Amino acid sequence: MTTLELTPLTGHVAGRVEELSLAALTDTEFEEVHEAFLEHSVLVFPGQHLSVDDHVAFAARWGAFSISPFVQYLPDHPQVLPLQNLGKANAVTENWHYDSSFLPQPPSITILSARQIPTGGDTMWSSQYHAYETLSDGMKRLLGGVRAEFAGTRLAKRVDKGSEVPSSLHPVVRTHPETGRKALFVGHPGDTMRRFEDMTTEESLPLIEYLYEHSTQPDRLYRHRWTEGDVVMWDNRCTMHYAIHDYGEQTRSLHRISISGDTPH
Ligand SMILES: O=C(O)CCC(=O)C(=O)O
Ligand SMILES: [Fe+2]
Repeated sequence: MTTLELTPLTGHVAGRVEELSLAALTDTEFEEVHEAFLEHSVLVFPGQHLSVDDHVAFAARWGAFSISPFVQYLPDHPQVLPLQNLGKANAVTENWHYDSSFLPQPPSITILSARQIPTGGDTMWSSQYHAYETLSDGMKRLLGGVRAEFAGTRLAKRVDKGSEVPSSLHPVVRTHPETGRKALFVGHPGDTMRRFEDMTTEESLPLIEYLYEHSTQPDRLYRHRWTEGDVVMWDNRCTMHYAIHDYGEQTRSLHRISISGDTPH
């Protein structure tokens, strides 16, 4: 039986864990957090104020670090990515996305630690389990076995890699390797998720647009209002997220660590 102080935050996704120090986590507590994480897909740990080393140590419990060649990590902590306010026009995360879905093996988990929070700057998550489960039987049948091309278009634009846009083919319905549940795997129509395999863009886009829209309905979302010291971790195998840029030039600073994942199937 779990002793974790966990409060579900919506009916489908996210839970808040209180009275637990991630910097001093025991193995038993880790097992309970792991179980809760698989159940809720997003966990919020308020009031942690983790040091960079404690953030790294907590993240290391979940697997190997996922390092992206497209971004710049802290010089003394090469697995910690500082997220800063780059201005609304440069924000690549203000859209619904799975992190690095263009990679053959996208990260499994991302863990953010909030350092300085503006007025605003909330982040939202969607339950892609719920998105899949609420499709009709006919649509589930239609999507079974279908793969789509996921591309790093937004990121490539920002780092000016010219026409070299990395991309991968992934199943549109993926099975979570730990829970065995099916999740809808989609991306922003036309750039993150370009087209279905062996189909044209024109043929693909209407359905991609429907699935993206369907995935992000308010009844399967959690919206987090940040407080400094919060740690939030999400499962990048069954959720999308969206960072809202409504805070102008104010400082917004979070540290982020990602964990490597398997090939989606
Ligand atoms: O800034 C945030 O709240 C999240 C940004 C994001 O999409 C990410 O870190 O993967
Ligand atoms: Fe992201």
